[in-house]
Amino acid sequence: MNTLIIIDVQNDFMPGGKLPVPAGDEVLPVINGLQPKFELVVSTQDWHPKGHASFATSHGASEFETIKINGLDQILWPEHCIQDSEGAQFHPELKTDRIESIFRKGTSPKIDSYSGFYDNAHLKSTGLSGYLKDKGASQLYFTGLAGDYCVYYSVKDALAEGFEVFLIEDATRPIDEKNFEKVKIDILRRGGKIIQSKDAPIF
Ligand code: VGL
Ligand code: ZN
Repeated sequence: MNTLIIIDVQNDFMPGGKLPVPAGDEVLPVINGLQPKFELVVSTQDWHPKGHASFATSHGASEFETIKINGLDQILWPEHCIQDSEGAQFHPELKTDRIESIFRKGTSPKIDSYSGFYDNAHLKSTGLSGYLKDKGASQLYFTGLAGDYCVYYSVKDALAEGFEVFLIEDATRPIDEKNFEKVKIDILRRGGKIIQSKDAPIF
């Protein structure tokens, strides 16, 4: 079954938000237009507790600096997507009536979670993989923010879990364009496909 996965289309990742993705709001009409074409639509939501380990403020360090936490590289982000805050809500223009389930991530205080499937150390599952398999989802079409972080890590995990994976390029935007170029090469190398929304099948 063809499934649309919407990653982190939240206020804090939009222009004017706490961790803005350039032109992040341009994905909204594209994702809204895609939703009716899919049998199953699911979403993730970045959902951090206050004082989360991924925040620069939690370490008295500079934003976008990389440090080691428990042996793992961690980019220190501005405080973003704090549970129940306005910034953590989906963008008001995102259509949500067809979203069957929302998988929250980044909830453990001490570890970040870019992927919608697992935290960055692959210690804890969100349950998304089992849910999709139980639903009979086999082709996953990824959209949302940010293309070079949460979308990319979700795509990598989906491929490792054995799903057929498509990245809908015009339905995502990266934090860093140069990084995204590398990410796309890696996705193709791992067996993912990159398509445009106009080429998404109608089911
Ligand atoms: C994300 C950085 C930190 C994302 C989430 O949704 O891509 N990036 N938290
Ligand atoms: Zn986050």
